[in-house]
Amino acid sequence: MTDLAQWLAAQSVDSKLASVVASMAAASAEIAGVLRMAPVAGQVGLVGHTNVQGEEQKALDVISNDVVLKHLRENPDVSILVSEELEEPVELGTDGAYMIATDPLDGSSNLDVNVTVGTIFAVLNAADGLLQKGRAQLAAGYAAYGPATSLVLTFGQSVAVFTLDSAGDWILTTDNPRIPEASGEFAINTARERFWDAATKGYVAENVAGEHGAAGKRYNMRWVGSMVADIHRILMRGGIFLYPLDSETVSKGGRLRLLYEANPMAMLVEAAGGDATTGREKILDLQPTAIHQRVPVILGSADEVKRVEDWYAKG
Ligand code: P6P
Repeated sequence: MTDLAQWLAAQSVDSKLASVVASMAAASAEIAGVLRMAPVAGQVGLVGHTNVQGEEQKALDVISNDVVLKHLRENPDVSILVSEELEEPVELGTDGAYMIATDPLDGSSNLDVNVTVGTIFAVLNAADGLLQKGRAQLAAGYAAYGPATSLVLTFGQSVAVFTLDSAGDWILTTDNPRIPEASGEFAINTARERFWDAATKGYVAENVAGEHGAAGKRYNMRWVGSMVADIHRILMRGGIFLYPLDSETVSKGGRLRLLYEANPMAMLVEAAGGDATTGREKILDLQPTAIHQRVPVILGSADEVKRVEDWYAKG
C-alpha cells in the first residue's frame, strides 16, 4: 500500500509545495477526528454570530478554521491564508512561497443531521497576489468526512484518492479516477426551479423527459446539499453538479465561492477528465475580483457540461 508521504515523494513537484499539501492533509485528519466526536462533545450547534458570508457560524466551522490555521502556522512555506471563515486574508508571518485558499468546513449546515461534509482547499503562489485565476492553482484538494474519510488531491495532471486508516494515515485507495464523459445523473436543487434561467430549465427538462425526450435516455437526480459529497460522487462515478446563476442569486454573482470552492473543485474535475463552467465561461479562466466572490458552478461529466453550455449558447 502507498501512503500520502510516499505518493507525494513520487510526484515531480517542489518538496515545499508537497509539504503544504501535507499540512492540509494533517489538518483534515484532525478535523475528521473532531467531527466524529462532536455530538458527544456537545460541539454541534451555533456560535451565535455570522461569518463574512452572512451565514450563521457553527462551532465546528470555527474549530475547523482554527485547526487549519494551527497546521499552516507550523509550516514555514505558507505565508497567506484566505478562508471562508475570515473576512480578511491572514498573513502567517513567514516569507513562505505559498498561499492557501480554503473552505475549512463546507456544507456545515448538514452537521446536525450527520451528512457528509468537507474541507476544500487550493494552493497558489503567494507572490502572485490574492486574486489569481484558477488556472494558476498549483494544487487543489478536498477531504470528505463521510462513512470513510477521503482525501482527494491533484497537482493538475491526475487525481489521487486517499482514505484515512485506523492509525491516522492517508492510504492511496484510488489512483487516477476518471470522470465518465457520459452520465445519467444530475445534481441540482430543484426547489429553485422558479428562479432558474431558460438554459437551466431547458437542460433539466430534457433530463426529466428521460428516454422519450431530447436527451434520449433516463436520468436520476441526486442533491445532497453538501458540495463535497455531491462532487465526490461525481468524481467517483460521473454526473453533473449545477448551482447556476438564478434570479435570486444574480445580485451576489452566484451561490458558491470562486477562490475556495469553485476553483479547487474545477481543477480536480478537469484533472479527472471532466469539465467546469459558469455556463458561459470555463471556471478556471475567470479573473477573480474579490476573495469571497461568488460564481455560478456547473461541473462534472464532459458531455453533460457541453449540453448545458449549448443551452447557454442559444442565448
Ligand atoms: P442549497 C453548503 O451550504 C453549500 O455551500 C454547498 O456545500 C452546497 O452544494 C450548497 O451550499 C447547497 O445549497 O441552496 O441547496 O442549500
